[in-house]
Amino acid sequence: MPYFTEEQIMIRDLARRIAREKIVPVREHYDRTGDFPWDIVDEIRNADLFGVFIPEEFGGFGGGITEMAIVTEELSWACGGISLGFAASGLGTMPILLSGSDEQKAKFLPQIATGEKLTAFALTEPNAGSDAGGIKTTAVRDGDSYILNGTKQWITNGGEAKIYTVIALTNPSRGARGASAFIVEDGAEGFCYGKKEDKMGIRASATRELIFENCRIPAENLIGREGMGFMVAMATLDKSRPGVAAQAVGIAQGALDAAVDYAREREQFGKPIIANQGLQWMLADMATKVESARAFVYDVANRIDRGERDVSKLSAMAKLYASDIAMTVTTDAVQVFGGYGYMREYPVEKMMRDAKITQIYEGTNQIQRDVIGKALIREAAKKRE
Ligand code: COS
Repeated sequence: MPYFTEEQIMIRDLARRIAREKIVPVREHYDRTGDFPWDIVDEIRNADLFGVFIPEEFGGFGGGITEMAIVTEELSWACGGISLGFAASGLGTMPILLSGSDEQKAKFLPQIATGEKLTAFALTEPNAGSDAGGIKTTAVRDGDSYILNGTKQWITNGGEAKIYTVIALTNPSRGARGASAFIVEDGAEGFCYGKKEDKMGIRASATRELIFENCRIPAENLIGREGMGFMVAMATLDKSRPGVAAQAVGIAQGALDAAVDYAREREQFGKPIIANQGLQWMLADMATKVESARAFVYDVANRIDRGERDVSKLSAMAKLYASDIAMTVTTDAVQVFGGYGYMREYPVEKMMRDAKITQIYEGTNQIQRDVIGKALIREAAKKRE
């Protein structure tokens, strides 16, 4: 990558080494068992990678979305599920980075930067997925506390994280405009976890319900002001969707590399199958797609890091484009492997299962198109003014 700085290349190489030396040997195990990969989390901690997107004053490296995307891509090359311990922690930290007070940053960011504590972001509920404004979890002020009631669903890192950023209604009559963002720590009174989900892919990541039953948290854990919660959530997703896109690029690159290696080794009709032009063209298309997605993702990440405003459209486009490419490329990789590709013994069927979620979470690709469409309308209206 000619446009990466020396520091970014160093970060990439650290993550790449963990992916190749540590994750590849265990990815099948974690995919099969669904256990949480704490040994790999330790590797990421020891390499100091949890702090790449945390400001230096809070113990981090001082990078941004680009560094978060680099680490996510590299880890996802080996396993799109294991990489989520890192990536979902980035998502969970974003509300604090974007809207947290100095005190909240000073208290929580150093623990996140060292990887001592994982974080998670809790917006989704059983009846509020795409319609994020339809959440029902409430937070009622009671003296120096807020009391939370409700259930959050499909929370990545749920049960493993120690710090949760949670969106809840402080003024239910105002709907999304009455939402607020909070920090809830593991162990808070009235806070427990629901069942761990059994998923098609990204099985090494933990997905659980968060249950709040008269959960009492300090009032100082409100992020920003009451009523800002939906905006905090949307701004968080604007910054984190390039991370999903980077995960998609990593998974796709992993599948492409596996397909090229296999096609060189596999012989049929007395020659390696890669000698067939039809197969070479298929691989060529896969490689072109992966490169174009990568270029787009880092362009968007870079624009966010340079402080470009109103990045909803670009961020949605990166996630939409890269995830669709990951699905196509991993499906094609299974095809290159033929019958072997369908077998659990080979990595590409897992990559195909892992890729699928990137078209769904942090907003389905249909929602991304809505975000892009609304932005186009806004921009056109502005031009007329
Ligand atoms: N940044 C800041 N504010 C934003 C924003 C953004 N990117 N997007 C919307 N807002 C604000 C709007 O300006 C509006 O504010 P006002 O009420 O003051 O006018 C408010 O939020 C509501 O916006 P909007 O009317 O566009 O909201 P909708 O209910 O139509 O929902 C979508 C918008 C569908 C885009 C949103 O619900 C969404 O992203 N859904 C998917 C959620 C998701 O990704 N879930 C995955 C779970 S997290 S892993």
